[in-house]
Amino acid sequence: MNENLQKILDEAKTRIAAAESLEDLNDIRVQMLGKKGRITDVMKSMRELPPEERPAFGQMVNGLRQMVEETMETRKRLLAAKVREAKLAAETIDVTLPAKAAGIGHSHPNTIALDEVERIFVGMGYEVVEGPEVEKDYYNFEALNIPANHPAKDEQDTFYINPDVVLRTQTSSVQVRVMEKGQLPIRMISPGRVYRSDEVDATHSPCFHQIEGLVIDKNVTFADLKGTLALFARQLFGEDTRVKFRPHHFPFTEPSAEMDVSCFKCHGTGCRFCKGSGWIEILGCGMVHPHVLEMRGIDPEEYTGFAFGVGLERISLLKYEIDDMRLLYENDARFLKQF
Ligand code: 2NL
Repeated sequence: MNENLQKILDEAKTRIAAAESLEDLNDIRVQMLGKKGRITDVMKSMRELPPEERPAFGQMVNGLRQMVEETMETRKRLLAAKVREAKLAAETIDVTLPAKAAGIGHSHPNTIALDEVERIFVGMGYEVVEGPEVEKDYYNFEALNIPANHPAKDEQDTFYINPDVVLRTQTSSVQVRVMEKGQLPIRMISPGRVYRSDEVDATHSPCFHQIEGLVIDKNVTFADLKGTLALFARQLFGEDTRVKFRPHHFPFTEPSAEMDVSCFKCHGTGCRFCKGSGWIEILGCGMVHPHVLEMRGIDPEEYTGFAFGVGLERISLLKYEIDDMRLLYENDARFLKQF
């Protein structure tokens, strides 16, 4: 190989060794072997040689071209390997790193309170029964002895879907449906959402939850009602809780009463919590009105029953000393996590 070709080879080798990327290598390829490249130029200059020298010269240039190509190919493989290694290194996952803890939810105070109420009544042999929230006027009002002209039926208080269908205002509608099946005795509670056309404030919401209870059997008396609800209050608010019944009026019970529990904060001496009275109103109850039984084909001379209704939110607010009902509907995890 002549001096000039040796120089080109040395220069090519130096540049190829210094190439840091496939792009660098490609630039060198163009400058050496491309149409206007150095080696191509040398090949073209062959024309100036005497014809007898051309074959030997041609062989030398081809040898040079081959050596440059081989050197480039070797460098190319090395660079490609480096790129793969860098990619692998970048994609490596450290499987020993501790995992990010997933945020864990929390039971709503209503859920905790309802679970407890259900546990108490299921423990006394009651069945938990649910039913439709969109209900016939008949099951929500008429079958419960609430007459057409009763103020509760006013559009101011009740959401009407149409004149015969409402969003239930109490879960007694579920109990009417159970009575309708005619299987006696009945021992049930029916928890669920109820709707009233109320403005939202600290103690009202257009949608809240009620738990109603119903017992129908032979020889059920007001003493059974008192004993059952006293037991319920003691399990829910503590063994030393006392109860008191005040006469009241509901269209679906006769006699009717409201039940108060002794204040579980001050134990009856009077505090801010019970507004100084020592008592907290907790539920409405009574003996099922004979007319309500008759409408379901149950003979009030043979069977009697008691019923009660309690607001779930009222229990949550009292039990967890929450002073604004709206907190129960915001579902702010920082609030919920406290219970
Ligand atoms: C309240 C308390 C009450 C009932 C609900 C009831 C259900 C049937 C028959 C008779 Cl099927 N009564 N439920 C009884 C007394 C009170 O709820 O404050 N309601 C407005």
